Amino acid sequence: MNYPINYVPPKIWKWENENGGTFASTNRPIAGSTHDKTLPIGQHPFQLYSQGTPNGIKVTVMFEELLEMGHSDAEYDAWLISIGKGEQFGSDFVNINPNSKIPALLDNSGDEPKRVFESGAILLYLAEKFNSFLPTHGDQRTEVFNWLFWQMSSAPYLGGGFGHFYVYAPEKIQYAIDRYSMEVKRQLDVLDRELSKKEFITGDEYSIADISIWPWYGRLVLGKQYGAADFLQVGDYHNVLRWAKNLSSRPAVMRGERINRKSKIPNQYLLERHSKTDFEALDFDTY
Ligand SMILES: N[C@@H](CCC(=O)N[C@@H](CS)C(=O)NCC(=O)O)C(=O)O
Repeated sequence: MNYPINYVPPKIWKWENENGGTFASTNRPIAGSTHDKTLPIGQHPFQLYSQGTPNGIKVTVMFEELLEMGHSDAEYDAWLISIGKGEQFGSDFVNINPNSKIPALLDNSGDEPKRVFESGAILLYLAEKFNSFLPTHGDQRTEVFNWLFWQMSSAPYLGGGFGHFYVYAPEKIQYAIDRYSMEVKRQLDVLDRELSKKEFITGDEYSIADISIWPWYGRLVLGKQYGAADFLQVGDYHNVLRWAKNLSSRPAVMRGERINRKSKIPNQYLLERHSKTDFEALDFDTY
């Protein structure tokens, strides 16, 4: 598709199907389901419907951390929702998340199934339910909220802004790439200054704030996101790198990062996760 150079927006915007770019076939200006689809339900209390994108990884890392801590009632089934195929618009999925985005969670541990959507809300829900990775009161709790909400509002500049225009858009538009590179570098500098003073983003304790930030900014500086490590000169952010590497060595992070993804190299990722023994099939040296 060719775009006019000097585009003047018309009086009324119209939906031009297939307007180019990686997500052209799934992007729509209307909400709701596009097809009937019953979702599978496994044997565990928690049913996660997701894909191993950064927002998905937050939740699988959280579950793996809870299990690592000994919360055996945090067992979960993680089912793949392939967003490239439009599975987020299936009827059952939309009933769990009317916003049609992964991750979406069903908690079947009570009398009635409870739906939880938005990755930040899922992290908070699980942290409160298991009384873990979130201080129960005081300044440290406020600080975790500060950084959790910082992440939720900042990452769309990294994903929907920088990542979209640097990798996925049908044309490389310098204005857009400059704008979002500037913002992402500023965000990395925010994190770097904070992490120069403390081990984790809120202080001495690992929390859901770290769990939410690492899949985006941690993986970015480790060269695992958008192939943009050189372009953004991520090596300049020494404290972010130190923190990112530290988190990468956590067994729960190593497992959580490999769920609901397709393996390019055999045994690299799990399409679905139903048991801790599923990881035995993976080769942890190839990624
Ligand atoms: N604020 C949401 C964002 C979720 C989100 O953007 N998910 C993306 C994948 S990372 C998605 O499902 N995209 C599919 C689509 O936009 O149709 C959250 O954090 O849960």
